[in-house]
Amino acid sequence: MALTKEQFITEFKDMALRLYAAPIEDLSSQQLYQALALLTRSYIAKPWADTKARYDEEETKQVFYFSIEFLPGRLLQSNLLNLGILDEVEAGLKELDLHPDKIFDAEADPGLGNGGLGRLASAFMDAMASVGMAGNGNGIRYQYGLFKQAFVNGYQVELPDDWMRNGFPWETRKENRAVTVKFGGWVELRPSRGGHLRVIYHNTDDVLAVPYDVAMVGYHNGVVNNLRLWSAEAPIHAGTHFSLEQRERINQITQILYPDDSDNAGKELRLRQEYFFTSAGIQSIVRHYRRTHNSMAGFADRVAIHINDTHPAMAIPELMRVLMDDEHVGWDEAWRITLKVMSYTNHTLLSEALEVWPIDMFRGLLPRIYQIVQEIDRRFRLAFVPQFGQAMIDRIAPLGNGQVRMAYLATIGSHAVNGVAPLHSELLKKDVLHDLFQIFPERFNNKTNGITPRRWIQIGDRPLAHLLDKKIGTAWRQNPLALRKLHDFIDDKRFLSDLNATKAENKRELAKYIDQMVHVKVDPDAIFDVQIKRLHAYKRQLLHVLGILDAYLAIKRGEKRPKRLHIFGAKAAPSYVYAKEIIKVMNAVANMVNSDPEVSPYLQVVFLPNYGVTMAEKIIPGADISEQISTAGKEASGTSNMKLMSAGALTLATLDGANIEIKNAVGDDNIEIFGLTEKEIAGYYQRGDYRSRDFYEKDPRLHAVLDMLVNGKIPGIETEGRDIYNALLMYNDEYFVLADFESYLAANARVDKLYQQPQLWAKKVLVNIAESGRFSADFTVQRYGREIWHVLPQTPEDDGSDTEG
Ligand code: BZD
Repeated sequence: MALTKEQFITEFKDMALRLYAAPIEDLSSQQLYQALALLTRSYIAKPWADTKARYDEEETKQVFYFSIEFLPGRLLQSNLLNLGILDEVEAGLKELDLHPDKIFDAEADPGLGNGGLGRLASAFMDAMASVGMAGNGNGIRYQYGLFKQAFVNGYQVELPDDWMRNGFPWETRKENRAVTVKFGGWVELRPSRGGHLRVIYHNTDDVLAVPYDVAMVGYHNGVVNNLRLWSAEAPIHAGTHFSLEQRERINQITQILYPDDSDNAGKELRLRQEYFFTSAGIQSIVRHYRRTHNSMAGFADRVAIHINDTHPAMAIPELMRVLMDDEHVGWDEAWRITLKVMSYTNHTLLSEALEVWPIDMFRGLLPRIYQIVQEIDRRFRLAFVPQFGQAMIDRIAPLGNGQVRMAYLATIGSHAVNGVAPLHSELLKKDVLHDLFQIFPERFNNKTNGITPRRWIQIGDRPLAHLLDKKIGTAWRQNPLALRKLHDFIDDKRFLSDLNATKAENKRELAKYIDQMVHVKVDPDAIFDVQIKRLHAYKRQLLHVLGILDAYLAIKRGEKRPKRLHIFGAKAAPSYVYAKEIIKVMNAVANMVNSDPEVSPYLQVVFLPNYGVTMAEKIIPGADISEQISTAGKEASGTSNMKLMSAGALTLATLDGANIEIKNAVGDDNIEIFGLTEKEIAGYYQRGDYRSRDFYEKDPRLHAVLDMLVNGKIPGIETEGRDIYNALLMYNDEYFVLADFESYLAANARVDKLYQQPQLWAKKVLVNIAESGRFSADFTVQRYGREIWHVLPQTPEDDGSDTEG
């Protein structure tokens, strides 16, 4: 859109006055933020309405991305960027003697997700709008987001995240689009005169689902898509009264986000949440479709529904329910439509994370949906037992072992199933969904994850963005593949030193931020070594810590090393005891290292509390090293690996998830790979001959480091050191930390050496930035759009990086 600085100034002052009846000089940063957000929203309103009208008029096929989590990050700056008015607005604010960053920092970060899965959903929303795809989000408007993390005496404590305290200016309540979601009770099936069954519900608990819509603004293209978040309220029928207690129970449904990213707790409230937003979404899609069509026959040509992990997998029986019970479509036709509409992404191979529900709980809460799942199960068995045998079908039918098995249901009810990086997609076929792959091989495909360079470079890394503009022009802002132009300058010494200077500037900024956050003065000349992600044993923050302890001991012995600053950000699920013990040890090690005057000139460690999207934007630009050190075969893809690469950090990685694609993109010389491969680890499992103790006994450095966990040398740790020591030695180190220790240290030594050669280092930085464009989520959603959702034409020139098979 077009907006001059002068126009902006007038409109902004006007908005502030209308809102607060005061001149801008008298307003707090929060008030200035509210005024600016509302003004920005007023710019979005028209293209938002126009986009919707155009989709309806042109009968565009629309994608609905169902996800129980979204992590959009702050929206003010990104909306201004995508509208094309960020520079004008910032210039205007400065002319008014205001500080844009202070205003941007007043925005709360909606933490409506745990980590990668939720962030991916939001990256896809931004990407779909930016490539002009009709893509809608469907999720939950949690009153409280992911807990705020604080450290007390080095222990994680969790505080509520009241993110809407000052309101959420980006949402629009659409009370006229509310739908009713039914729980519990029992159903009566009564044959009716028309020949179809009438389904009569008795004694249900009804909940009103009220949508709140959030605009998803496309980049410089006038497109504005919709993210619809549902909130639970007590219904308002005449004659029914709800006690306070009943209202409480209803409100609970959308009150909190479950803070676990790696375990299926099997709690009824979670099942309620899943059905609540799924049913509301399906009902509202069908209702909208039926306003302009008098049958459901063409539904699948206009609608694609994507199931982001299994949490919304009830979309399958729910669409069947609506088609049959409300629209009177027969089973076979309803199933044909459902299969064509639904697609499913799996995000994990960890067995403890795969969702299953006890049949009793499921049937009690969702009696009609359970009947439909039973029928899906019955027909699946009937169709495939003859060819594949009872034993195999028993293993993978939707119902078995007294449970509803959501990944199997999702696979059986979708026309496409994908993993999120090639290795992950292969392992899905080999292990978790192996039997279903035998039956439906054509459904399985890979779609490697992506990120949005708009947020991570254009907004998060302004110094780099400007340097790129100067050197290769601004085309990369539209098409990140244009970053490849950087290769032309691999021998341009001036540019290489500019790259280093830009990183140095970012590191000084990050050093200031660290000081503000944790009051540690860090040396901006150190190597900034970053590991930011959820805390999980398989992600192996512990391996990183053992590496730090080894460096500590070496420095104590008098060894000189290039200075390293280790930066961690990581939340642990509140119930994940082992992860919390690791956090305590990390904090204790940080204290020990930072307060030792012999050591701290060479080594510092900071663990920034409350890691999230906004903090990531502050950390990533200052990173030299990106630690991606999961046990091979465990990390489905990872996406912080892509973000850090795009900021020019060198990846220190195992051959896991999308690290493998990064290696293929930059070449072996521009990444540091170490550790066991997935095949080698599978070999250990098969033979059953991994003995962690052997590594401890053979390697004196490892021996010394592990002993520190139990010999009282790390001040402040109690039983945590012993528990971790036992997990590694008595319980045989489930995640192969000890097996990879030696090669991890060797890779770190190579990094130290490389860093001593600034020009050589800068070349690697250059190649990483140059090759990061392929990981733009714009390309990822286009591959989904062509190959799964069929909302874009198939094009032969697809780069083939997500080939099927
Ligand atoms: O999904 C993550 C994977 O671990 C990453 O490897 C991958 O890059 C991203 C995106 O595909 N999985 C999650 O983030 N999972 C969750 O957050 C989650 C949340 C609730 C319940 C179960 C898992």
